[in-house]
Amino acid sequence: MTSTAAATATVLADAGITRVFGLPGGEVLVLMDELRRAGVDFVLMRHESNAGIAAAVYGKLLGQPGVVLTTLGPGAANLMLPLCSSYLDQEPLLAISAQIPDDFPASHTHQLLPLHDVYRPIARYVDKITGDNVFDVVPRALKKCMERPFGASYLTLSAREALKSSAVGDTGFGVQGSGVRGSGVQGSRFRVQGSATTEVRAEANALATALGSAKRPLVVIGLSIDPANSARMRRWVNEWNLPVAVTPKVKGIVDETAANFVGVVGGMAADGVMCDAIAAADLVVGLGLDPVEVDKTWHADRPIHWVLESPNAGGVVPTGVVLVDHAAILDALVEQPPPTRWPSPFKEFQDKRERMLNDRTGSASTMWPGDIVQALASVMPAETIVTTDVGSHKYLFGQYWPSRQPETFWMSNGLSGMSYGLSAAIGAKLARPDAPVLAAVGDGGFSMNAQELESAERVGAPFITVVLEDGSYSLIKISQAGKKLEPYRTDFRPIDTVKMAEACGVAGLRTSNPDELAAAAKQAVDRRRSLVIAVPVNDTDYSRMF
Ligand SMILES: Cc1ncc(C[n+]2csc(CCOP(=O)(O)OP(=O)(O)O)c2C)c(N)n1
Repeated sequence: MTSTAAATATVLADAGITRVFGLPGGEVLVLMDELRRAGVDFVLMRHESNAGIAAAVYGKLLGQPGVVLTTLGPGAANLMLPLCSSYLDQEPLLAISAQIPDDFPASHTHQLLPLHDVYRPIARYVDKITGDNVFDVVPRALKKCMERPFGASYLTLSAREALKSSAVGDTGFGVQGSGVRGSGVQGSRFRVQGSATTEVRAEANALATALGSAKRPLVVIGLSIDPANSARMRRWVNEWNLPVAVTPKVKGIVDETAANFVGVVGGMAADGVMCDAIAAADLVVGLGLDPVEVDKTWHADRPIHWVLESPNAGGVVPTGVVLVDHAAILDALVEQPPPTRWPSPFKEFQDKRERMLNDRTGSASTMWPGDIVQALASVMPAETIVTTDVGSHKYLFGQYWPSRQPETFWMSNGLSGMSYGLSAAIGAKLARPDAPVLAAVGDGGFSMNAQELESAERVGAPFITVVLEDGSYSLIKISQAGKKLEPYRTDFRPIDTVKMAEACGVAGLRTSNPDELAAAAKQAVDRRRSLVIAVPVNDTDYSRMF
């Protein structure tokens, strides 16, 4: 006999899932044990929310759903943030939690929540695993996460049902073809392979014609582009020498040190400059652009030539847009010569953006935020994966970190939920053990989940954390000032970052010297060790860059 828990574990293992992230309760111990028997490692974290974030980043990097497992009631309730993040940030996440068995008496309300109802609006697929349906429901849930736009599935399995025998036994179920089985990076992108059909050629020609009559076109690449298209994308924008901008979540899809790179749109630092650049463009091409990342309304106020392959987050398709395979249209475009030349039409905006990075103020005790980015970028290799938390530091790194390779920059920019940075770093490091990982976080976000430094050490995921210390929720403080409000309850007293790191078993240091920062980061990379570097910053410096 195969129990439902064992069948669930087998389905996950057969689908290529080798790690499940989570924090247990008594009701999931049987499933955890079956996962262990099936060769699926349980990555124990310190908060379910963090486990969900780490899982989603891990999964997306491997081209498969991330899987998070929690107990019922409170553990399941703590899944709200990662499930919302998965929904808005297009990250594939299968969440499984326990639930009170259906046949408990109605008077048993302890820890009973209407979990399916809670998560149905944001999850792609919600269901209850039973012995009868396990071989159907679990593969379907995995598959649903990977339909573009990527999103979340949520399943419950009661401790009682986990022990019952599964109807189909261990005969397998054939998820092959669903794109889930053996889902390493290869062939796991779930893209419809397109060819240059008549429709694709028509769309390519329409775009080439529009570009041909534009003097100042701007290609804006967004979250819905598959990173597997990076090489095609680079070929097209480079051969045509097209001005190109990206949203934060696809940083690195093109080389941000190239001359035709204009900047990052979507509410980061220097956003005024970027919004002016968009306003000055006579054609904006939204290539995989998902407005979920844009906190202003320019995407609705001005015409955009959309080139979308799939609906945006939440299943939205702009009115009248024909979905077209990105690979096919990029191939069709690059076959043609550029319809005209655009000699650096955004130079004034590129120069202004650059000046804001270097317009430093002097203070011996703090570091100019721009110098933090530049010091780190001078020593970290191009393949470094950078994660950020949410706050002013995210705006800084989102605009100015010079991403050079695809999938090397991770932030929450659809949901924009604090506590993303450290958890994303753990997921990224486990998925790409050979790449250096750097988490840039604020002192507010760091204090939300610094305990995950212990998780990272324990599970063998060393990374560098840079904590930008300003003693405040500075982005909110800046917002108060912008609304002409008094600074009120947005400052906090320091918690010693270095001691917190050391308490979690990680070395820490504090510096306000850019050379020392660069040297410390380089040493940690060379030694493949975790390190927490606290860098004092002045919160008013940020506002000079926004
Ligand atoms: C979970 C969550 N709570 C609150 C917010 C609102 N919020 C956005 S940025 C921010 C301040 C973050 O402070 P810190 O981590 O110190 O970063 P800083 O802004 O100082 O760089 C807050 C409270 C949020 N985005 N997510």
